[in-house]
Amino acid sequence: MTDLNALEAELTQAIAAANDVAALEAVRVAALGKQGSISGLLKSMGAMSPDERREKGPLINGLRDRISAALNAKKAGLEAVELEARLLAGRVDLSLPAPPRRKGAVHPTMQVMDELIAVFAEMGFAVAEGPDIEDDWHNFTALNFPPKHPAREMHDTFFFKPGADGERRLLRTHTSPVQVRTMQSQEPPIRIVAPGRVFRCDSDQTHTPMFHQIEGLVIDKGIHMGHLKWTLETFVARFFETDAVTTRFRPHHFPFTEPSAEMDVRCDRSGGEVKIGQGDDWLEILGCGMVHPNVLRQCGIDPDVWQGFAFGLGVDRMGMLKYGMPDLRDMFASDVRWLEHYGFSATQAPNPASGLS
Ligand code: 2U9
Repeated sequence: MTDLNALEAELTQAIAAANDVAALEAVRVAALGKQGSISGLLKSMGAMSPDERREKGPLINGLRDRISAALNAKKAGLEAVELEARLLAGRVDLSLPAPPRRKGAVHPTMQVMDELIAVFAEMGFAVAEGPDIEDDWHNFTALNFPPKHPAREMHDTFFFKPGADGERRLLRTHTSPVQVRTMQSQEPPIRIVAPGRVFRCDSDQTHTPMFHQIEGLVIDKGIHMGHLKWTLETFVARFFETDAVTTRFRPHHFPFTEPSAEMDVRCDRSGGEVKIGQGDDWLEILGCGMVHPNVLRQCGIDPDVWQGFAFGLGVDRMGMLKYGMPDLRDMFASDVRWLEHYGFSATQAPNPASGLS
């Protein structure tokens, strides 16, 4: 029979020597695990005679109880020490200065929007706004879109389920309904820009389902393409802050303008970035045209008395060109690191007198 006193002394010493919870667990397994020394003694009691069991049983059980208690006490002590060490390691000195935080900044789209508005405001344009959710009439019909025009179709337009009135509302696909509403509610002459969000079911490197446009509308007597050309050339020169702007107008088609055109500016792309006002390349900037007589009539304006021109451009795309951002999707990914890199100061509002950016 094992010397119980010697075994107790050996285990007590091993418990005292254990420096961490893992070492203590090894002692517990060696004593009380399936193959442990005390477990072996407990098992041996089955083979003892009743007299021997009466004599040795209390000694073996006593040894088991004392070693179990010693293990538990040591474990509680070691856990307390480990917790204290963890708390000490994670201690925060509240008297230290706070670490630098990521700074917010004005999003480039909003910066460019403000720059565009500043340029047009200086040229006498007022800002008009309207709802994001529109009806078919303001978004399409009033703008001379034929009933089966492809731009009305599901793959371009986000339609809502028809309402109780059977009317199918939609997310506006351009800001043109703002000009329609302005013509319905105001007497000419009119000179407005309509900046805002628009929505189209499209997504790749140069298209996102939501993007920003600014459109302009001038209605007055005797308005012709010469007024349109001067206004847009002056706008481009001021926006890109250079006098060396050369433009060209290519014929185009929009349902709401006749004649219609796209305006390109001369640029240089040789160095990877686009430089406006130099080089031999052309860059498409905007669409424009004389307001179609059908649109004027739909909005309650007599085309025999009043004429007008209109234009539209993508604000995010204009930001990409001016500030060299390569992918439109990054602009709406909500990554603060991107915003820190491309963002603008909130305290320096664009101003045509002291500079736009
Ligand atoms: C009314 C009458 C006419 C607005 C116009 C464009 C040409 C145009 C596109 C440019 C890039 C939209 O962001 S884009 O995809 N727009 O080319 N927009 S004329 O014409 C109007 C608007 C309202 C009542």
